Amino acid sequence: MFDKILIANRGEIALRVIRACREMGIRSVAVHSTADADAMHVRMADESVCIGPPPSARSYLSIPAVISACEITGADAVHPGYGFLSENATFVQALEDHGITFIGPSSEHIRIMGDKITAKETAKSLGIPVVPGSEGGVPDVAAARQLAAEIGYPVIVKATAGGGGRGMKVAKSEEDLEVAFRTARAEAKAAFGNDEVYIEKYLQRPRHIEIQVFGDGKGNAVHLAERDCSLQRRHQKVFEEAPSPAIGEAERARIGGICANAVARLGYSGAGTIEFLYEDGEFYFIEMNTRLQVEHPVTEAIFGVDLVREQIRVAEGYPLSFTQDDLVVNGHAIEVRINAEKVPGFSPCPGRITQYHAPGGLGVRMDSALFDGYTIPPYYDSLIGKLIVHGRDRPEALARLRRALNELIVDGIDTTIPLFHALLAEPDIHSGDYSIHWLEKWLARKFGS
Ligand code: MV4
Repeated sequence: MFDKILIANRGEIALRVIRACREMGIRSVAVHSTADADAMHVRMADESVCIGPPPSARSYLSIPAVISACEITGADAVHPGYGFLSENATFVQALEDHGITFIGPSSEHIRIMGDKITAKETAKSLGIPVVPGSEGGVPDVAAARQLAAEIGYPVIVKATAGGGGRGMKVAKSEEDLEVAFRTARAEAKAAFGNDEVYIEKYLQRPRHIEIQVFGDGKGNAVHLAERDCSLQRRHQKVFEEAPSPAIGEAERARIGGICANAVARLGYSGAGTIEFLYEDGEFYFIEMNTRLQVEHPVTEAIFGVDLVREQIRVAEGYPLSFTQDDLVVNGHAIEVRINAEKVPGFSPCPGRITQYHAPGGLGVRMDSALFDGYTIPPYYDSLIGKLIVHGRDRPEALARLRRALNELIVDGIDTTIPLFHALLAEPDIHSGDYSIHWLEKWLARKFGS
């Protein structure tokens, strides 16, 4: 059993992990930059350590600073949250070398999934359906041209080291291919210092559907159904729900079974998410995230499980506390991301919160580190809260979302709250008929740009 866990993160996710630690009787250590000395995660933890100046590179992303904080406080384990060091294999290796447990998968599994070609090859070899495309990297334009002709246009050129949509270019026909190939390669080089690219069939109107998986690191694994995260803007998720309005029970069991089986065979430990594009009834693997995701609460809501508690238990060496048969979907959950941003341009809006009031009542969860008088620093992500609602079915969840948004008060800055009121007036949101392009098209139509 862990006696003390250090949380290498800030904001709502640091609080989320501290809450799980409290319920499990485990002491918590917060780390913070000088900009976060008065942040809620620092107040809520049992102890705290200042690990550096405001820029993340010198605090939350500094491996020596975080490891020193573990040594000083005698922490047994580190929970990385999401972002920052959560998918950094070098960090996990450093913790392993110091005899500190990383609450997450092995550095080896993180490394495999961080390289998109290796991830895809691994997924394919484990029986997961993948997007048709090149086998491995594509060396030059001539090879790209040959492959694209075989795959059929449109195609997409992607960076091996990619993620978050950077270094990704679509070629509608052969005329576009050379420019797409060279631009993707140049962007990949600039963004990741690795110019390797690969090619896939471009899916034109898919949904983004991701399967939550959990492994015990000893060859046992389960799936916790899917989340539909198709509503995104510039690769930033805005609205997420579970289950997907597009997936039926039999389909869920089939793709979930494939994912759980793959994760079991990998010997994967902890929480993971297998991301798919879904079009015309088919799933196509795109990547696997080896961390707890921002949107994990919608999965927690429909299954009534605590995924952070489960992560900690598995890291301690305990078996999973549920079997696949225990995991039955109950109702519908929706999360909306409350960002300190001005709609419609989505420019960041840090500043002082003059008044904060969280919504409540049946089926409402507000995960946020805000409080009255808090000043949002300009250095970090603009996510300031997640409103999660749960209902017996999707219409009830949507009604509850509208009701909860009306109760939520965040005064003093601009937020994405008005965006959600506007979205709730859209018939497509109520019918669930949207693809990954719906939100950007709607924003362009509604606000111009
Ligand atoms: C694709 C695609 C269409 N076809 N791959 C974007 C980020 C990266 N994780 C994968 N992405 C895409 N890959 C093929 N073969 C379209 C996207 C994509 C996308 C995917 C998920 C959610 C939003 C998106 C927005 C634009 C493009």
